[in-house]
Amino acid sequence: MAEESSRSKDFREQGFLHLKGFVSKQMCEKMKARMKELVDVWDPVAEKPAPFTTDSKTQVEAQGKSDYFLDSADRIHFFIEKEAADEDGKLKDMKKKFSALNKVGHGLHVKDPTFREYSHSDKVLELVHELGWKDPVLPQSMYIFKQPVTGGEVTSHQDSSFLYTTPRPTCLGLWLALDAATTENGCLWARPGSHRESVRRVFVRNPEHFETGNSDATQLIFETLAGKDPAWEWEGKMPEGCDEFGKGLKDKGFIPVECEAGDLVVIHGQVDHLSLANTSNKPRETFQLHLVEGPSEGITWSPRNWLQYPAGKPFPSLLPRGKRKAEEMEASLQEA
Ligand SMILES: O=C(O)CCC(=O)C(=O)O
Repeated sequence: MAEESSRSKDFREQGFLHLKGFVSKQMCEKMKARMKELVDVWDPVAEKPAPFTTDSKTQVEAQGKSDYFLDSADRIHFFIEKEAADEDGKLKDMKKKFSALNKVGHGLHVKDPTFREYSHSDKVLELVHELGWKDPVLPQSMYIFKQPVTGGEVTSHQDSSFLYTTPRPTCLGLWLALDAATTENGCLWARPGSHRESVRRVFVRNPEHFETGNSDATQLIFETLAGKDPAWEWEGKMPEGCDEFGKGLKDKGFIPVECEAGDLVVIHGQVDHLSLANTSNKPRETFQLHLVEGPSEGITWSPRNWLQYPAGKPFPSLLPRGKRKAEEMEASLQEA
């Protein structure tokens, strides 16, 4: 049997990995420039954005009432900071559309050639194979802005709560820094070893809305899976006593993961992680992939997950056949 690589061993022990210089600075600039083009052509009047937040109470309110959120699964949709939205969720200041953005998602890896190129690169597949995923498929990608001064916090969570599979959770996050990310501008904080804890809750489609037909009920709800875990104290929140500089986080076992542009943070789906608001004047843009193990490994995507592609459309596979498919799609886009 082949000897385990040191990065695979670190990942198995800590639940996350910091890989320096995973992509070149030029690739980071290419992705940033491409995002700028996408934002330039986005018309927030014709295509009204939705506010995005990760605070547990407002998350159900904000995302749970929005078709724009559910429909973003395999498309390119624009989400703004809640402070940038008026009472109807519309962008308050049309001239500030870029700086209002919280994120763009969740199908950049499906619809856009630049983001597809990175998502289907050999180095992504090699890494994922090395960490033990055999038939990786890619349900979700997103571009997070964490804007200078206004970029909000992301509360502590496990990614498997949002992208759940059975009979075991298999979510893996690939968080790529496109700018330097430090404690000053809202880098990630992760809690090493927390991947050994159970998935505490799932963010799912609400049967009352979708099955009983009560259109007043929110579309999405959180359901509890694991009850007594002490980490519930900060699930969907910032840990008690944590200030805007991260004071208190280390006492709860979180450590900051400071990155250069081009570094990758690999995040096990059960690892607790969060990021603070960006109170600095420096940008902190990232491109993130979330993959899961595919059906040939006996894994089922939960039909209750918030994210569902249109009926019959599979998640892109990272295996070479998936790459071929991506190239075919690229060619047909160019012909169109
Ligand atoms: O980019 C961030 O600040 C946090 C993103 C995150 O936690 C995630 O993608 O799961």
